[in-house]
Amino acid sequence: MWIRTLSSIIITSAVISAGCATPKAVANDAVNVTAAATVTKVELTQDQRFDAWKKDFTSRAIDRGYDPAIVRAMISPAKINPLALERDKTQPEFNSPIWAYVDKTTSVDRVTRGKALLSENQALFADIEARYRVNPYVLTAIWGLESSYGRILGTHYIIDALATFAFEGRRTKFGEEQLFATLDIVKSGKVRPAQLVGSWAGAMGMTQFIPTTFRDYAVDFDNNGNKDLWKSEADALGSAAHYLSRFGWRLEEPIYTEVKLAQGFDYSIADGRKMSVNDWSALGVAPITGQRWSADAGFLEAKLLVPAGAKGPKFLTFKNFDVIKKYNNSTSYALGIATLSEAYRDRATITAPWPKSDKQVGRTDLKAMQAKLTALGYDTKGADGIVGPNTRRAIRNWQTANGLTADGYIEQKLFEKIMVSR
Ligand SMILES: [Ca+2]
Repeated sequence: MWIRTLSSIIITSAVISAGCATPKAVANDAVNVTAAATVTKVELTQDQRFDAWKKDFTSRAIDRGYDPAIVRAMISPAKINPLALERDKTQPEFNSPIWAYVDKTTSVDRVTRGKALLSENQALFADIEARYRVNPYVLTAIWGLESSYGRILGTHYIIDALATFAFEGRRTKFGEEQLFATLDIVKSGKVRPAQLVGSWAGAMGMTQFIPTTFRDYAVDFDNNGNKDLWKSEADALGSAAHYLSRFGWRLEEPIYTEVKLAQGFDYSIADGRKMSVNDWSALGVAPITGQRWSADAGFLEAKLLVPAGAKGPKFLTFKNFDVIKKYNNSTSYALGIATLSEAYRDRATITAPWPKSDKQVGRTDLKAMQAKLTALGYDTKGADGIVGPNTRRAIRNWQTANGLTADGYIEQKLFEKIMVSR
């Protein structure tokens, strides 16, 4: 069925193309005639290719055992989402610096609105905490950052957005996986297809769950038969709590503590390793407030986070910080959620200044730097323009070899030094 359809499309297009090309070739010189004659590759239009993809996906979904009527009803009307197509093709050259993100997170408006919602929903938060052992503050922070407390839910029909990804481009595998998850969600009977509205990237509801997350973690907390992450605060916040709980949230533990480091501290150990607070303390890591670590805190496992280098704020992060990164694998995001959940309680968020005069290094330059470091013998394991653990390690090793503080933090000045080194 699929093969016959595809070949008929190709034949039709070939006839159309030949029909268009011939008059032009005749009107022009012999070179063009030859060129036209040797064209054998036939270009389908985007709509033709998308239709072919829909037929193929539909038949594979039916092969997997999904109800043909549901699959056809959902996939046949799908349209290419131009924004998803555009965003899939472009990658930003610059990411905003962590301080821009974190400062924006704790805006007065967001903190004020969050406090009001915490107070209005006390009974619900108590029920959620009793069931999942997750505190109201982190849930409210997620609610605030993901959807501005339910005010911005996205207006895209997610089948269109996900089909656009699955069809072609960088995210075909992601798009397919999410479409299958969407079929699972509808099959469960707990969500109506018309509810499937979200962001251009396929994230839904007040918690912006992508379909796989929705399928695996969304709950019907108010028990009305519908997992309504769009309109039911109980379902949305209950689902976020369920998710955090499943990834190991610890009710009694903090997310992070801002710290100061002893003079001459060896930054090379801020490499993601886990140690007890007692061990960090012995190496000269102390709360920035000048207080001592409590006896209970001493046994917690923590990582040292130095996201903007030796000149910027430093943190010990606990298990809960990693749990937040399971929600969104970004240090900026996790720090944003962490500081926002403190701000609701009028606690100090981050006191040390960020190095805001530092210039960010763009993706193209980062790729060049990765190639340079690797050539110098500091292997970054590829040059993708993203500063991950391997690149940080390479930067640290280069810094150590060159008598600099090994904080693994890259900004324009250090980039320039690396690029001229030999
Ligand atoms: Ca419900």
